[in-house]
Amino acid sequence: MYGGCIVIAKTQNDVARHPDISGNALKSGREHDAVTGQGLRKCSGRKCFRALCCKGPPPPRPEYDVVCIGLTGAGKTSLLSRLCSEGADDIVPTTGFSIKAVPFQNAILNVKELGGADTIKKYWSRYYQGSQGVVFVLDSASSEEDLEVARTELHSALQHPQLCTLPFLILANHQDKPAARSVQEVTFHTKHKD
Ligand SMILES: Nc1nc2c(ncn2[C@@H]2O[C@H](COP(=O)(O)OP(=O)(O)OP(=O)(O)O)[C@@H](O)[C@H]2O)c(=O)[nH]1
Ligand SMILES: [Mg+2]
Repeated sequence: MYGGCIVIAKTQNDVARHPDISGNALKSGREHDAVTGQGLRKCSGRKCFRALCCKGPPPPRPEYDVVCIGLTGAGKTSLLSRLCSEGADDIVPTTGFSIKAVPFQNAILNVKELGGADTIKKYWSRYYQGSQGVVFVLDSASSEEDLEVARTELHSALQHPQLCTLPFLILANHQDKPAARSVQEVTFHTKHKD
């Protein structure tokens, strides 16, 4: 994923909303003592730490299981490496599947990437169970023939009983290439043919 950026998570002001770390909490006895250094014996270590730092540990983020599919070379591993702030130098085709925990401000996505080689994609559906969302990565600069194969796989996934009701993101990748199709062209080419 070199040519664009997707915003999946929105910002959230956790600090302002967190009841334990709002200004009102500091008005009450023990936390206030901790701030002024008075009566520290009454204050547990955890509360003192919270009061002194004016914030507590971040609330646990919800986790979601997401499956990421697309033909080989579409850029699934590259996308996930970028989202995990990892280098993209040693990326090789995925044999089987790989799982990465992708952290966002308000959630963690446990993304299972399924390799897109012909010998692997016929087994994709065996790994759909338990998914809560789907990311389908496309090479926007691929040949007409490859785009047709991708379209077939995309619609097969969209209609699969374990995926058909889930949130579905289609990512038009390789946008930095001169031959890349626009979002409108990719949409046109990947629409279901009646
Ligand atoms: N120019 C360009 N190259 C990209 C982009 N995304 C990935 N690549 C390159 O495309 C090649 C394949 O990328 P991968 O991330 O391995 O593709 P994949 O979808 O994981 O492939 P499989 O694991 O085989 O299914 C690598 O050489 C990447 O560097 C992109 O947006 N633009
Ligand atoms: Mg891969």
